[in-house]
Amino acid sequence: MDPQPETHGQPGRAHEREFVRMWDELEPIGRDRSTGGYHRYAWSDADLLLREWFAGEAAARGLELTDDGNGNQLAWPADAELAGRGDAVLVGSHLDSVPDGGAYDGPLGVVSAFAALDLLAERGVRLDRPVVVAGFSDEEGSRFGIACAGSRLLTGSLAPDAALGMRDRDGLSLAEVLSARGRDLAAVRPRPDILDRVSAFVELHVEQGRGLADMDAAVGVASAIWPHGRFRLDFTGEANHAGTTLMQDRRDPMLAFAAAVLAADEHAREAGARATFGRVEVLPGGTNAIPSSVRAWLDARAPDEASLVALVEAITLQARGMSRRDGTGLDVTPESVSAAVSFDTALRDAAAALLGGAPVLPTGAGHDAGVLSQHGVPTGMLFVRNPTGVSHSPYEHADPDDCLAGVRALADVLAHLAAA
Ligand code: HGY
Ligand code: MN
Ligand code: MN
Repeated sequence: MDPQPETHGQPGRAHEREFVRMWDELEPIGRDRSTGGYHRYAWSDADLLLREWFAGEAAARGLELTDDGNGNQLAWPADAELAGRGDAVLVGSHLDSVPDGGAYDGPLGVVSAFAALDLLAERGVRLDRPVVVAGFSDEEGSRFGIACAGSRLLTGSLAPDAALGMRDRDGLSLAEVLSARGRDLAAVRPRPDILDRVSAFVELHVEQGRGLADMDAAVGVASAIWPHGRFRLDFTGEANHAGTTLMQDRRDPMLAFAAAVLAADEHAREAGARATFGRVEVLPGGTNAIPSSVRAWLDARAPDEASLVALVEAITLQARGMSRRDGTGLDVTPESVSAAVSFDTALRDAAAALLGGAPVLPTGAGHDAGVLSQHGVPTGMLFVRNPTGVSHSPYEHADPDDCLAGVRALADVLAHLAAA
């Protein structure tokens, strides 16, 4: 496989040329040339460039850019009468990435939103409701740990104080980072005044699985998001000499961590769920020293909430068994937990019908669309085929023709939602 971005050739229609131009402009921002992956973390230099890019795209289309104070960018129609109607249709996604992420997760939805507006203009479609392009802040939570921080702040499901106190890997708090970027901390707060003006949200996203590829479909419609959560596990023990400490004398926290990793695999397989340890910090980190502590993050997802609770309990129980044997400690802290989401059924069915009976499928991946849906905003999602299903990796991919099919599908859905 080749992680290099696709060369799109020279498609003919204006929205197609715009898609290619936007994609090409985003391509170098935050890209690690050695891996081909992206490092686009909230409020990093790369993130600021992405925000500038978003502002430029809004300006180029005569849209009025606003920031909700939480870092979410919203591009409104300049026509004040239209924008003031109170039944806006939000469309967009996010531009940030996981560590060494792919090009498509997030940006495909934002680029497609702008390109869909271009296509609607090409078609001469009259939009009776304001269509607002959204770029949500810090969807991945790669820097501060909480997924969908921007949309959670907007909707009030994340308290400003809790958010401002989140710390990155260098120990910097979000408050410190925002201050250094010249942002107003008092503006970080829920915005019911904005949400009251929104009648629907639709997010297009690269599929993060092989569902559409297996069904031979370029575009699909989301039905639901599995409940999921991030849990921090702090294992504590006693540092000691690797060569001289008898095995029975050790208080090695790595062993309970190892038990947790194996338990995660075992119980997730049994339950048809998912459990992952993708991040671990070991102190003091010496090859010839027993660790004093191991901090690890469990990402757990399941088809229903009872299974998710049972999965995390089973993993914790098995890890505690090992920590009791070894006299080590274990604390489990949920960092962000998301309930199951069922997307608006009317929007889902209308989208599937508009797209000629497109497949309807659930996902185990979290999205800002899930947060807005939980808040009561009628919300839908479109997925674009991912031939390998690989995501959160430089090898994430979607074919150019499928991306353009996604733009057309999004335009169709927007035309439907924005009709009086
Ligand atoms: O982690 C997720 O589920 C998403 O891709 N943010
Ligand atoms: Mn993601
Ligand atoms: Mn995403």
